[in-house]
Amino acid sequence: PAPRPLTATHPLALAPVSSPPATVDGFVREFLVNLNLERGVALSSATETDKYLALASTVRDYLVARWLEDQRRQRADQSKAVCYLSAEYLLGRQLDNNLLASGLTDIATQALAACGIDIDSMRAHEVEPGLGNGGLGRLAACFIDSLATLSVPSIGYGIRYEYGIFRQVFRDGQQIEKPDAWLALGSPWEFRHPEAAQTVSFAGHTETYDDDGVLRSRWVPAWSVRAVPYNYMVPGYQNGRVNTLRLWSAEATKAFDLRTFNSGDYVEAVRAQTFAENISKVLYPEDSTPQGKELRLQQQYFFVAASIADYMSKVLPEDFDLTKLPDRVIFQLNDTHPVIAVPEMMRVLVDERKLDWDAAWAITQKCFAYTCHTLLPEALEVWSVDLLGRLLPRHLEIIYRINDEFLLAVRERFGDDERRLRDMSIISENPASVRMAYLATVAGAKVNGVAELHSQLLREKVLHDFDEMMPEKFTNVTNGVTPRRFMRLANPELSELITAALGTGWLTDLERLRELESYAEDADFRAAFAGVKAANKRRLNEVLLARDGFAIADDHLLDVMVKRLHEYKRQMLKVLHIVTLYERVVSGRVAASDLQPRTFIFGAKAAPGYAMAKRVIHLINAVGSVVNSDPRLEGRLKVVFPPNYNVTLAERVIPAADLSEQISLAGKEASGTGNMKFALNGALTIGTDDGANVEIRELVGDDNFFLFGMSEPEVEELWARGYRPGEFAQADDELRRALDLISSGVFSGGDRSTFEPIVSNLLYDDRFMVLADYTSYIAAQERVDAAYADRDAWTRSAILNVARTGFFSSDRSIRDYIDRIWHAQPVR
Ligand code: CBF
Repeated sequence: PAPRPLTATHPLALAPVSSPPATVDGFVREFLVNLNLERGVALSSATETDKYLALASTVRDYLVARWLEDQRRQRADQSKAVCYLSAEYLLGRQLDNNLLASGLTDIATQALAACGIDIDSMRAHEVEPGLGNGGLGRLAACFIDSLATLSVPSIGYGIRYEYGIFRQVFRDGQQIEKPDAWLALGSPWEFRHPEAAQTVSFAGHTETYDDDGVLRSRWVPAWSVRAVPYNYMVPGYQNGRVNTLRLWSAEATKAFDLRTFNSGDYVEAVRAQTFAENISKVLYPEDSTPQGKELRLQQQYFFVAASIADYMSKVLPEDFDLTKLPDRVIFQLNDTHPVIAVPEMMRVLVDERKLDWDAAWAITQKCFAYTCHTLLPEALEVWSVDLLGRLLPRHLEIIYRINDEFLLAVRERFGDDERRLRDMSIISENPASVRMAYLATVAGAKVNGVAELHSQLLREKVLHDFDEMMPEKFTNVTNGVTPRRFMRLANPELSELITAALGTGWLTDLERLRELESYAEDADFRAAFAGVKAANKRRLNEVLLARDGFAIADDHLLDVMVKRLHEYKRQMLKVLHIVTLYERVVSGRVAASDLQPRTFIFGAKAAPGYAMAKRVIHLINAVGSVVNSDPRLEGRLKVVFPPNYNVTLAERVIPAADLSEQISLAGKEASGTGNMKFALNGALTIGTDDGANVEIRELVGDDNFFLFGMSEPEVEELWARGYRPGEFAQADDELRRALDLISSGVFSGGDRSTFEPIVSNLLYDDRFMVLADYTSYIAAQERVDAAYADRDAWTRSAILNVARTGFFSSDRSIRDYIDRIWHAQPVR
């Protein structure tokens, strides 16, 4: 007889697989099965890539059963889920994280050793998926880790870019961008699901029609693409929970036109395919300053439309009562990139599901919340009405209606206050454009900033009128970082030391680091802590020697500034510090032997179109090569700028650092998350009162933080008075000398023009007030030198930094999101 098909309720369909035995033998067997059956090779002839791919598949096999079970429960369950909509996920390498989460690290290490394979070579073989530009994308990756660790049902939605953030190389000290082919070896962590593809449409026109006596609008699009999901497992830390990250890839609906091909027009035959695939081809190479590019808007709509359709059709039951949608889901908008999801949801509810406008708006307003990640006006995304109308005509109509109704409400509340109406309108004039942050604020149930100061400034400045009208919407959730990746994996020796002192459990309850405070007074613990720092420096030395040929001296203070290159972050201030130290020695005013030996490490990518940022990169490299080759500075100062700073390198650099440079102009950095990673790994911060630095300083105490520079109100006051940077150069001899040295051509082979644009920009414009904060910064660096001279006291401060910054776990951020915004519950 024919076999009976499995029904959905059959026990085998409910629990389709079980994990392989979690033993060394079980792992070896699974690994060899994968190597033989999936890769088609024997161990004896397997390449490193074969072994790595088989290993990744093996780890995956251990997670799959739980993953499928969690998905089944999520569908069956009535609990509320979080859909995190983010255009970027800067994941970092997966192998180690997944081994750690599944508790398999020791078993895998032994199993591979039994097969004659060193697990470290496997770790090194992985290419990190760079699907994000910087802090925002890395935050999304930390958040999905914490969501899984806290057992919160959630799906991360985003884009599977074929090329992630560019690979940076230096030629003659200048940044060159190379494509990042992260998929070249295949991507063993993903599952492609063409059967679950969604169709996403663009352009065309709208029309009204009579729907059984009701006049309705509909969109008649001109072209469509297929959005194909790739699923990634997101395991919680040793809790059995596995959530999903679903990244969309664009494909043509009709890949290939055979008739055109046969007629000999090969390019035309695949034109549709090329056109469609472009949508998910590359990560938009911008950080805080998006430009109005059509492809970017296509990307944004592509992934949110696919995600909403996916959620509504695949996750919700067919007969679901949509008025209950806010009880089932919250879509968190990670910055403005996914905000086009708001009119898309309205379109789905009104045009497709035939709800009336008011009911649909009531649902939409409860289903979205918006996180703003910036204070820079130019980073608040704006789309021209012309472009939006061409690409998404129905969405533009919907946005106009949302705006009309919103402005009516403003008028009702504040009367005919034309200033207010103009400033609060979602549509701005001249040129007509849509302000996406305003749309998100009007639509979102909540709006949050990412650090206390940032949230305060959002309310007082950027979104002030909105705060006056609807203060209950605004809240803060200070960012956090996952301690699994940035402590346990990045700094195993420190983690062991902490576990030896506190026992286990702190990795998921990071406030327990407080218990280390008393250990700061224990000389043996301090010695052990200093030993870990020294070991981390040696490890970094090995990595940099092998990677770029840089050596790090053991006895140097490691002074680190790693982050995207942006004028507001003020890498230039750091350069002026180095040039000042150099100038003191070469002018003979200070003996080199009196300098505290320091190695300065930079890591920074500049957006390819950001000319000033690229000039600064060039200058850092130029200063580095002069300083590093000057015998007078030998053994005293060294500048190290490894190219292509990424998550993998961060995991090596951060644990080795002594000093963390967080020196943005006050009021410009929304939060920062690097600052948290450094403090948690025992680096002391030199920083302004900006972003989350404020909270770090409050927690670690003034004695363990080097504060300098103007506060945000002082910055405002100086602007109001009229900022003339040249006056600051006149007032400080050393500053003038440093600028003169750069202008003199010393760092550019005698050519005075190379860095002239940087110097004149500082002297005559200096939007980010580098010169105004220089004197205070140099004084703070002198305090650093003095403090570092007493190494034991420094170590004590470093321990206190670790002990007092447990607040910055992304688990705490997620709990705050749950309490203040999502009201979703963990499911145990
Ligand atoms: O909130 C995460 C990070 O986002 C940015 O990187 C961003 O892209 N807007 C901010 O610049 C950071 O301050 C912030 O920590």
